[in-house]
Amino acid sequence: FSLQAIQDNFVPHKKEDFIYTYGTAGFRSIADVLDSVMYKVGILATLRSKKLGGATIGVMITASHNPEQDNGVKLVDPRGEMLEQSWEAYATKLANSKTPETLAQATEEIIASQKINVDQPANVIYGFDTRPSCPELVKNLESGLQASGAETKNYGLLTTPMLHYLVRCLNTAGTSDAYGEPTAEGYYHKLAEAYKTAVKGFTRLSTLHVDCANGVGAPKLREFLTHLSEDVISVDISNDQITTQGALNKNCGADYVKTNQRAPPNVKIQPGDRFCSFDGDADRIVYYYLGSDQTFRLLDGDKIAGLAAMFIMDLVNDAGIDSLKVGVVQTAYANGSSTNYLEKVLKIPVSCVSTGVKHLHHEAEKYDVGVYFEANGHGTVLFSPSALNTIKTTEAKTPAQNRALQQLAALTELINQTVGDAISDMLLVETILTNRQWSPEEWDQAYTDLPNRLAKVVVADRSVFTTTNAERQLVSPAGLQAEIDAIVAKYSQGRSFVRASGTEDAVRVYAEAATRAETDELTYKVAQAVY
Ligand code: NG1
Ligand code: ZN
Repeated sequence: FSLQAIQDNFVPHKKEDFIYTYGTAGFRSIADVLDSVMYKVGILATLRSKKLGGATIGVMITASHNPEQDNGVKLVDPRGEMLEQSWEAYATKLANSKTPETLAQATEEIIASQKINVDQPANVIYGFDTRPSCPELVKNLESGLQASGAETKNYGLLTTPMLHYLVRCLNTAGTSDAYGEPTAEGYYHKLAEAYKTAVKGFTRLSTLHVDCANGVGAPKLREFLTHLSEDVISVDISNDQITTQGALNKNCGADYVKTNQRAPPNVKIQPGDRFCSFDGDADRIVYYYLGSDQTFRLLDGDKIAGLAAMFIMDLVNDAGIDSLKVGVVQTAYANGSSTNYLEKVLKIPVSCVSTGVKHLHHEAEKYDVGVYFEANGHGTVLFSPSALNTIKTTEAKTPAQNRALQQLAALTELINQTVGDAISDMLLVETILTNRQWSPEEWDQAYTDLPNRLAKVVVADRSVFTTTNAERQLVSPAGLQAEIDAIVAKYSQGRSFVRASGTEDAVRVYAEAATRAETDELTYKVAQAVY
């Protein structure tokens, strides 16, 4: 490890005045300004690995659902989780170092404050999505890794959740909680075997139509499907144009569908069929279908959480292990009807946390079985070590109990324990629908979403919008929350909140109410109050 090498290979900033922030989505921006950031991320990944005694750290290059000209980068901690929050400030500090000297200084500061022994080994793996800017950004990342002396492995084109899986596998290999074979093949095999077990004995459903957002999910889902025969699952893939310039996330994908509350224009949605959309890096998924009245119906992250929670509660009861505490974690963006369904109908505890997967993930770890989903379709289910142990060691007294325990065991393998995963979540939904022999309409019957609206207001300085109570109330600007409360009080089943986006330079306004007209009016009034 040599600070000299870090200085000698310095990659300069392309735009002098650009300020970088490591936020909920890592670094994310227009790809053109990211060369220098990639170099620094290489150094940071090395430091993080050295700090953790040479544990493998992951680096994923992607900008998820953002347009093709954007890109981004995120670090993955040893258990496949997001980078520990306290390190985000280091990332930001390194990224904004504009000269070799200031970078060396910032590096030294991290080493000193974290008491890092630089003689420790460093291991870093990385992967990237289909964006045209990836190859160049990978080169800059590699320079940073090399300059700081890490052992590296390039896993190539990957979905984000596959990289998280690989990191966890590498760090648990040979231990009692070994997570799986650290290869793409190992990932496919694990999911495919679990799915076969989970749907065994049930009639296969009709074909599922999957929109892959013209992203990395398309080739990866195809590879995965070679591990399952047509009589186990039938999938029709669309929007798989990963080499067509400008196609990524364009008028398709999970974010398009959730935001516009409509199917991608090029997806021919037929009554009776089942559809889902991945986002650009395949860590989000939403389902949808055409109702018998020909209207578009969205089954978003909230609906998936409700379905999963319902199924898991039933299995836990049938398995006779209802001492396990099952809970659901949502954000303020969850539809009020979904929260009501979980709390009043399923009688499951629900926690509300701030936006951002790391908050949901950590809260979900507090339950034995923690289901977490953002309304936009990012989520998963976490099983605690004691839940895994209970599922594994409980002795069944009846065939029904035995079957429930086996199903739960299959779910623990099927569901990605590191992060939201479109392929894994798709298999979870398909498992439940197959077990129940349900159509999407039947799934949708659990509750009816309140009409809702998400608006964006561009303000001079979004940092003045600070919140409390899991972002549901504003602390500043002074007086604004009282104004919003007064507006909301006029609408039946009205709810609205305002917060600064962590990923865009804007303030978001969310509103829901009993009717579409009331919702639109409420959104408008609150947005006006913000402006
Ligand atoms: P911001 O921009 O902070 O609202 C958005 C999404 C989050 C999450 C992050 C990270 C909404 C309302 N917000 O955050 O759910 O996915 O991006 O990508 O969808
Ligand atoms: Zn994504």
